Amino acid sequence: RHKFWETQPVIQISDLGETSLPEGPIQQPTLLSEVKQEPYNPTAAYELFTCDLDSEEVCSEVYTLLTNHYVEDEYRLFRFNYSKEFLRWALRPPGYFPSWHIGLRVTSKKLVAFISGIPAKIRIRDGVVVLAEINFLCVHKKLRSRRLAPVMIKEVSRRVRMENIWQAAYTAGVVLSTPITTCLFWHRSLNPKKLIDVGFTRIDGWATMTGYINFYKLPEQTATPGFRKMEPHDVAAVTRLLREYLKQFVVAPDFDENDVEHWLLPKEDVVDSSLVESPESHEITDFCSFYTVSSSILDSQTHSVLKVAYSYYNVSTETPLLQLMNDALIVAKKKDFDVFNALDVMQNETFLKELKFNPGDGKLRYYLYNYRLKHILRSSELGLVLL
Ligand code: NHW
Ligand code: EN5
Repeated sequence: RHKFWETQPVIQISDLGETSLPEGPIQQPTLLSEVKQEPYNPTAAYELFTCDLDSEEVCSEVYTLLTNHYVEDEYRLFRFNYSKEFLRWALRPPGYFPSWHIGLRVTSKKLVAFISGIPAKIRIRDGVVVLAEINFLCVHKKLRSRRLAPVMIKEVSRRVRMENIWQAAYTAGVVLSTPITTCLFWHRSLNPKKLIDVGFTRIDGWATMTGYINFYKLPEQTATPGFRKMEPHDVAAVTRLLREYLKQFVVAPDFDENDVEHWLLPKEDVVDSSLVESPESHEITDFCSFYTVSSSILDSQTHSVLKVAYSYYNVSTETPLLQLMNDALIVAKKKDFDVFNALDVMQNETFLKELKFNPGDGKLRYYLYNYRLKHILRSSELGLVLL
């Protein structure tokens, strides 16, 4: 059934329930000299190359490919529109490898496919695994179903192995072999009128538009004393708080201060983080964050972009998570976001319904490459959010 995935070191459907198989790597590393040295060029009509994101021109080409050909929802109303600033942030974390940003050109030099990896340390139960997070796999619409995706995947695998890294993590909306968990997207309407106008929501069951809009009204000001934007001097305290909090999940990032500085310090229109500094002790007790990815609205007369906030990492120790997340919604509303999305990972299920999130029609599956888990996880056992 999966001609490509059957050949790869991933959990196969037939492994499920085979509790005798051990947890951990599926294949052992080979000597680096045994890693294939030549790129997996499909045919002479194509050329694989490294995308230098320092180059404004290359970055724009990647941005344009993704803007026109990346993920859409099942009714093709929306398509992700990751900004250039976001892509640069997402693809150049501490210790990144330029060679893991891979493009495919045709002879006319036009960019027709892309895939990327970044290094990350992920804790799986008691052990930390250095792996590649793979994202932004995209093939031009006119070149679909020609088995170019397996070429891009094999090439990124080869370049990852050249760095002596043998595992990977990735997410997808589609079912491949074999998810470690399946998550649901939930959506909190911030701009109900626009969401209806563009077909993101339907109003049925509501008597009037006014009643509907009132239902989603939020306070003007955040409620928690000591709630403020994260600043550079908070990095150490936030790292401690987050590391402690993430211990409870089976799979979670192993963030150090450099990672927190990169991934969580606020960056205009990319990532936004707030925290609670106790007015008495000045300790940092709680934290919440979201990142920004707009979507293109594919056929609307009135609007062309949907501004979407995605719940990222949240930690509550003193402030109830419900109140903290309500403050996060207020921040997002003030910044003119149309909708706030969250997955049912970590402790999110404890606030989604009460804060008027609704389940969406999309699912997100999480995968590991060359690493077997004995059991499928509940989404609440997952402490990892990929962009
Ligand atoms: S998920 C978003 C992926 N991108 C999109 O959905 C954009 C729109 N779609 C496209 O561009 C986030 C194309 O449809 C793509 C497939 C390129 C998706 N992941 O070329 P063919 C990520 O970026 C399998 C993995 O003919 P196509 C995560 C499919 O099952 N595999 O298809 C990326 C089939 O294999 P099978 C996927 O439609 C993780 C084969 O591709 C897939 O022209 C990558 C068909 O290929 C997906 N999302 O192009 C894996 N979608 O066995 C990383 C389809 O069933 C693994 N397929 O015959 C780790 C590597 C590193 C290891 C290091 C040690
Ligand atoms: C790589 N990092 O399906 C990720 N989005 O629910 C790639 N639905 O937005 C993989 N269909 O349900 C990502 N509104 C896979 C996700 C692909 C995109 C996707 C879904 C997630 C989505 C919306 C719009 C549906 C449009 C028609 C949706 C209804 C919920 C509504 C919200 C407001 C309050 C009432 C209910």
